[in-house]
Amino acid sequence: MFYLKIIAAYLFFAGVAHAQVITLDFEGLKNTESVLEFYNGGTGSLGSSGVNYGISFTAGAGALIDSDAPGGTGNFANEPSPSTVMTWSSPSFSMNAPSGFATGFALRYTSSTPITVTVYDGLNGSGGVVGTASGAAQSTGNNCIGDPNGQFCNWSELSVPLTGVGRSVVFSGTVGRSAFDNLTFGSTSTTNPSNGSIQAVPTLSEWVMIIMASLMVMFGIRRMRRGS
Ligand SMILES: [Ca+2]
Ligand SMILES: [Ca+2]
Ligand SMILES: [Ca+2]
Repeated sequence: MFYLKIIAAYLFFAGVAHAQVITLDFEGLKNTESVLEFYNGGTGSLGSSGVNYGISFTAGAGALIDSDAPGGTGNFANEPSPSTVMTWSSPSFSMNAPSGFATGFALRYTSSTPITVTVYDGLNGSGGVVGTASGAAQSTGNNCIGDPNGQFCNWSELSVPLTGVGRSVVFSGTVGRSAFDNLTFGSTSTTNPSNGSIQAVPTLSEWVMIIMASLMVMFGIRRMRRGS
């Protein structure tokens, strides 16, 4: 049954997973809570849990809430998604995404010392480098002011185009001198996750497959008509 094969092929191609753009905004974590398994179906160090994106953090990545918000002690302002950001309690830590992400990784940061973000194709900074970017110290740039308080008030985007599939990200810099927010997987620019949604964006190769599958269906219909 030729047309059944066509339908099966179409369903196969249509079922190919789309490249997802995921953004972590750290909202829902408590002040100074380690992120750990918050985005991995588990909890942070103080018991908070978030959406399960399959992304985990090694010890050293913690949440910080703006001192202008309830329960916060963070010395920052103008954070891209209020009022919680990520900071570090060790000079280097990893973030693991075993299912992988492609195209790019991006984040927004404020820092009084230079930072480096490197993406590897293995877990915990193993395997090969598929992308890296460095950010300059800029925490008080652009004549920024607090909201109403916070010395770390200037935020910039850091974009890491990827040459392969990334499975871990290693952050390097100086403890207490940087904050990060809106970590975005699968894109070279950050998105604001205020709606909490995952965007499914077909990649170029997926578009090719979708078009091919459609052509196969059209071809199958023509062949069926000729055969009848
Ligand atoms: Ca704020
Ligand atoms: Ca503030
Ligand atoms: Ca945030």
